[in-house]
Amino acid sequence: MLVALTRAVSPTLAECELTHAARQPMDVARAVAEHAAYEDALRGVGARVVRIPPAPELPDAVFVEDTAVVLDEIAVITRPGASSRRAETAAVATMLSRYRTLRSIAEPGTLDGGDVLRVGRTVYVGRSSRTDGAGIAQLTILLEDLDYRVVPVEVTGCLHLKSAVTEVGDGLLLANPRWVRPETFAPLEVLPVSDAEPGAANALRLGGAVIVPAHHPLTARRLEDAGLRVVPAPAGELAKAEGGVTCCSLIVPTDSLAA
Ligand code: CIR
Repeated sequence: MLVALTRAVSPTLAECELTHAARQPMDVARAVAEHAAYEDALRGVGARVVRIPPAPELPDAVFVEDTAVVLDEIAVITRPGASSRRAETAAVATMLSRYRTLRSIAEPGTLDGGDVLRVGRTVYVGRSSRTDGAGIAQLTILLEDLDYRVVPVEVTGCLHLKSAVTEVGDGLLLANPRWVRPETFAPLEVLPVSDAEPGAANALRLGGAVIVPAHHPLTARRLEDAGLRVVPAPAGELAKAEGGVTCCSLIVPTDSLAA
């Protein structure tokens, strides 16, 4: 059983943090519709969608991925790199405490969940404008007792590690090689995104399918050619806020719950 935690698009979305994208007018109603379609896609691949209470005054609250790292054994509540986002974590912690023992990243460290990519027992952590060495060091200490290997990864040109690379199949990553070095992940195989779609590496593998933004059809085709089942989800308005498909949910496998 998979639970997907989501949070409503805030009416203040247009005041979101932006790092690499220029601010553009945002249609919040369209973003709300995209988010509903995304939640339908999650349900379509077998997840039970559970909403964290909304935070209308927090522009980036919809991007719940950044507020926690959920593993089978524990969940780590992050300390987001953008100070405007730190108030997002309290309600997420309350919700996650239903499913996992919680740990947390403490001041002065910063870490965004979007920088954390787990592949088996290896946890790649992007060193980015949001995640610093102190945050990575804290996560390493928390996870080494659980037998995870934490591997710091340099990220350039994009917001988060998972803007540059995600896991789309067993032993198969999807990546933009201009933002992250594919050799870092050897022996995993790396499928490059289409050159015309630099932001397409952010895909969500769930329930035997891969959810991808509908505005990345060329990369979706590459995934299908690799034998993967692709589920497109409209995400153009959320992309203006630098959000993708991993960042709008926290995936919590519930069959691993401790008795
Ligand atoms: C931010 O800059 O924090 C938000 N506007 C976008 C966060 C996207 N998060 C993600 O990809 N994990």
